[in-house]
Amino acid sequence: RRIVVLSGGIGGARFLEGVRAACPEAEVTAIVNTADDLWVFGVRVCPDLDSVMYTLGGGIDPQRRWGRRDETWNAREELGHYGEPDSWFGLGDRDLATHLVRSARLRAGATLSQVTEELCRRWRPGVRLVPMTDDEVETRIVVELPEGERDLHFQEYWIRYRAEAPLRSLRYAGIEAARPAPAVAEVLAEADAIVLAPSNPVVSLRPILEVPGLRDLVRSSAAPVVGVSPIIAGGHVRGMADQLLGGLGLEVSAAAVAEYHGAREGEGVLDGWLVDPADRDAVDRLHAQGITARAVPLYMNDDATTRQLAADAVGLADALV
Ligand code: GDP
Ligand code: FO1
Ligand code: CA
Repeated sequence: RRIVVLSGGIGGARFLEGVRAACPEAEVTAIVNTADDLWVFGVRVCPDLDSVMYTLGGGIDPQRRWGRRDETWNAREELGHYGEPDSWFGLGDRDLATHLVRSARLRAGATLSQVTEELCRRWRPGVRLVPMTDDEVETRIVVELPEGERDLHFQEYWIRYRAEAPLRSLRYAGIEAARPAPAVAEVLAEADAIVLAPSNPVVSLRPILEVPGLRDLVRSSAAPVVGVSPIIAGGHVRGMADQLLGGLGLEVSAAAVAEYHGAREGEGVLDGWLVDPADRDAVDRLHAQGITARAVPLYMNDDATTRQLAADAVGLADALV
């Protein structure tokens, strides 16, 4: 069985651990958001790809849930002593090695898809990792700061301003010229189930679907497309997703996130959607729009609940064939 998961970083990585555990026989491919990626101090950092690779490969820091375990911060400290302007970005020493290898390979002409595959030879995530595109796309956010409007890279908004500065607009710069990575069309066409991980709808899943042609590849796949709500009872579970939704004037609810992705029956991508029992009232609301919703526990508290959530998502897809 072939399962394709559209994924951001932390929520997507955790969910993929569940899929790997729930479906050990399946061939699992993650199409991962790259609109968080940035050049910093001359190296290419891919936060979502790395969060997934390190999590599934056992190298993630378990407290932070990003970057490497047993990390040290000597390079960062030294950069600070030079008064470098980007020192808000936490580059760990171990993590830096990943970025150095990736950047050297990219400069030598390798694609991000190729480099990701090469890095995964070390980490053996047990899931194929495919970037949404090999082209550079970046989420940019215009915020209102005391000194006026500023156009920030998503990472600067997220880390330096903790997603708290009032948000004026958001765009995925470079997306018009991007193409889906070479493996994307094939894995979507051959999928038996396509699952949207409980990832940030605005900055993780939407950029993937906005890569020109990619949404149509999802919509035209014979596989059922289901998703898992990252919002439970009107709030984010971990992270700051609700701030971003609210800041864009969107309703912060499990049903509204499904509507944001849309029904495949309409202009969107979803056939099915999982909500938490706390959001049971979303089921009828979504049914009226052609989305089959089910209420199951959505908290990925430990390995068992995470595996069960993945099994429920794949089970919903199977029920919709
Ligand atoms: P990021 O790229 O590192 O921000 O990670 P993702 O976009 O993949 O996932 C972030 C989202 O995961 C947030 O919106 C959280 O609400 C969601 N999330 C985190 N933990 C859980 C969980 O246990 N259950 C559910 N349903 N969502 C979760
Ligand atoms: N998150 C932080 O809150 N502070 C950081 O300094 C930071 C550095 C960082 C470096 C590499 C990496 O792969 C991830 C990093 N993150 C950091 C996490 C990252 O901002 C988030 O995981 C996502 O991009 C949010 O979607
Ligand atoms: Ca992300």
